[in-house]
Amino acid sequence: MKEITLYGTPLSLYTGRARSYLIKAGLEYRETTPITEHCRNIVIPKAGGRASMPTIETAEGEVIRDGAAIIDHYEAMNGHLFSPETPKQRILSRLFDVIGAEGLLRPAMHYRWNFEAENLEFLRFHFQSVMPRGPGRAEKGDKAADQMRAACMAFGAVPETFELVETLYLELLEKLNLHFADQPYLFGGKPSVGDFGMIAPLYAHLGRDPKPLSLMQANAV
Ligand SMILES: N[C@@H](CCC(=O)N[C@@H](CS)C(=O)NCC(=O)O)C(=O)O
Repeated sequence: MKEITLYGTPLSLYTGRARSYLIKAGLEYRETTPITEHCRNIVIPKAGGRASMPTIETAEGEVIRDGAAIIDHYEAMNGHLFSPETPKQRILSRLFDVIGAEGLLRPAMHYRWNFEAENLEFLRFHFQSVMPRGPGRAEKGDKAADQMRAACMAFGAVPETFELVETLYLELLEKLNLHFADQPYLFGGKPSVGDFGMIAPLYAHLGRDPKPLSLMQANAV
């Protein structure tokens, strides 16, 4: 199969879900930030004018936006290789996908945005990298970062919930650490759609941003 272009960034939670799928499915791809002329003039219009990460362009020029749609597209092509065989595991796999892609947004956003001393410099660099090159790049990156900081509060990571968010996340980390000491994936030796959902926050935010990375290193070895 010819190469796929994945438009995304390591910073982006939802890009992590699509990227891990492409890797585990053995699909050849290259990843680039969505700031090229080709992306602006060809890819985004084909995505209905909506620019979000991840978006892919196949070698044939087909454009698919949204991580779940990208995975569904290749799952349908490859005979649902990453959907477990038993009904119980299939339901749990979908549940873990939702937990990863939606439920873990609170700890992901909390540990990214509420620890400025540890994270700010790192985040500023990465937010700038997804802005178009040229004058004002740093300011545009800072503005986008400010919008995401505000979104963190909208997701419910506010001072009154900090303790609960942290307690629940550390409990989850402990459980996952025990499980992954024994099995490489959620359901044994093969990844599932649920694993791709879970890796999204556990990679992009919780496994890369300096504060939560140090927490993971201290609590999950
Ligand atoms: N449901 C979408 C969500 C994508 C999404 O929200 N991506 C973020 C980056 S992690 C983004 O591109 N935000 C900017 C925007 O939507 O304009 C998916 O799973 O792909």
